Amino acid sequence: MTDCKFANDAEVIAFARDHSGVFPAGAHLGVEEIGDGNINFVYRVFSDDGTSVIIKQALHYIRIIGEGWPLSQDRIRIEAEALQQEAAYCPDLVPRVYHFDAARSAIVMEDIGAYENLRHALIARARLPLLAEHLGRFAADTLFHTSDLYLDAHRKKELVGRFINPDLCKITEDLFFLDPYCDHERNNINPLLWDEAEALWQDEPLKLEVARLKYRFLTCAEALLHGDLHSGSVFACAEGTKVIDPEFAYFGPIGFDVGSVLGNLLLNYAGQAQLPGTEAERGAYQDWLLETVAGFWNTFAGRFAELMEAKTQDPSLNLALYREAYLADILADTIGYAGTEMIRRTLGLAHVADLESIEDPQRRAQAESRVLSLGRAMIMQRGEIGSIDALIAFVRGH
Ligand code: SR1
Ligand code: MG
Repeated sequence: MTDCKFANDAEVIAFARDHSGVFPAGAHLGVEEIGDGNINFVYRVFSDDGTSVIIKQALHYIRIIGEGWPLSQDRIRIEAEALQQEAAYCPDLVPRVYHFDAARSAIVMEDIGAYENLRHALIARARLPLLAEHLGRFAADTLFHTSDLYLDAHRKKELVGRFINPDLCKITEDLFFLDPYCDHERNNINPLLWDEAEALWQDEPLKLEVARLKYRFLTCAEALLHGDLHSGSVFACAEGTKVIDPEFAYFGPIGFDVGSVLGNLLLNYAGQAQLPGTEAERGAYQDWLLETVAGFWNTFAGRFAELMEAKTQDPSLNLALYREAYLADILADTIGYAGTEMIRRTLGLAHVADLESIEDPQRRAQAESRVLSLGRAMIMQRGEIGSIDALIAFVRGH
C-alpha cells in the first residue's frame, strides 16, 4: 500500500469516475488538491455541471512532516469504518461514503463544500443556530450506541478489536499528554510565553492530574470515539453540520470527545478577546460561544440519559441514580480533557488559527496565557465544578 499515491490528475479523475457513480458518462472532470490538514491528501473532483466528490488518501507518512514520521495506512480503513458506524446513528451529520479502496488507501465521499470549516466560521464570528444541538446529538448517539450501555458484550469486544489504532493514539498520547508538560523539541512556543511554559513544566500537581487523564485515555475503552473532534473536523452552515475525519477513532473515554468540542469552543472564546473588532462585537460573540457550550452539553447529556433509560438492557446499569452519577463522571472527564486540549494547542506542536491569527505577538501571548491558566484550572478543578452552568460561571470569572 505504500506506493499508492496518485501519479497525476488523470489518475485521480479516473478513480473518482470509477468509484463514485455520480458523474454522467462522458462528463468532463477537473481536480484540485484541497487538503489543509496535517496528515493526509484531499482532492476535490468536479464536473462542469457542478457535481463533485472528495477523495481522501492516506500515505504512509504524516503530510506536514514527510517520510520522517511514518504512520500506518490502516488509519484510512478505520476512518471508513468509523464513518459507517456514525452514519448508522447520525446519517445527516456525516459525509456519505461512496467507496473505500484499501489498495489505494483512499475513500471517495460526498463533497461538503457548501459547509464552512467550523474553525474559520468561529474566527469570523458566525452564529450557527443548529451547531450546539447537532454536535450534542452526534456525541450522544455515536458514543452511547458504541458503549457497553447499548452493545452486547461480544459485539462490543469485537468492535474494540476492529478499532485498535496504535499509531494515531500514540500521536495523541504524546501531543496532548507528554510534550506540553516538558521542554520537548516538538513544542512550538511563543517566546513571550516562555516563562509560563517553564513554570508549567515544574507544576507537579498539574502533572499528576494530567497523568490521571492520560492513563484513562490509554486504558478506558468506554465507547468508539471520533478521537479528533476539534473545530477543524466540523463543517457547518446555517442549515446543517457535518463531522469529518474520524481517522483517530478508537475505544476510549467518552469525555475525551466531548471535551475536545468544549475545549475548542473555549480556545475561540479566549482568542476572541484579542481578535479584530469592537469590544461589544467580541463580547457578544463570547456570550454566544458560552451559550453554545451550554447548549452542546445539555443536548448531549439530555439525549444520553434518554438513550440510557430507553435502550440500556442490563437492569443493573439502567438505574436513575446510576444515570446521574455516570453523567457527572463524564462531565468531570470532559472538563479535564478540554483543559488538556487547550494547553496542547498553546504550547504543543499543533496550534490553532483561533490564536495563531492574532497578528500582534503581545496580544497573542495575552490570549495564550489566558488559555493556559484556564486550561490548568479546569484540569485541577474538573471534579468540583459539578454542572455546566457552574463551568460557565467558572470560565467567566477566570
Ligand atoms: C501531527 S498531527 C497533529 C494533530 O493533527 C490532527 O488533526 C490531530 O489533532 C493531531 O494531534
Ligand atoms: Mg484531521
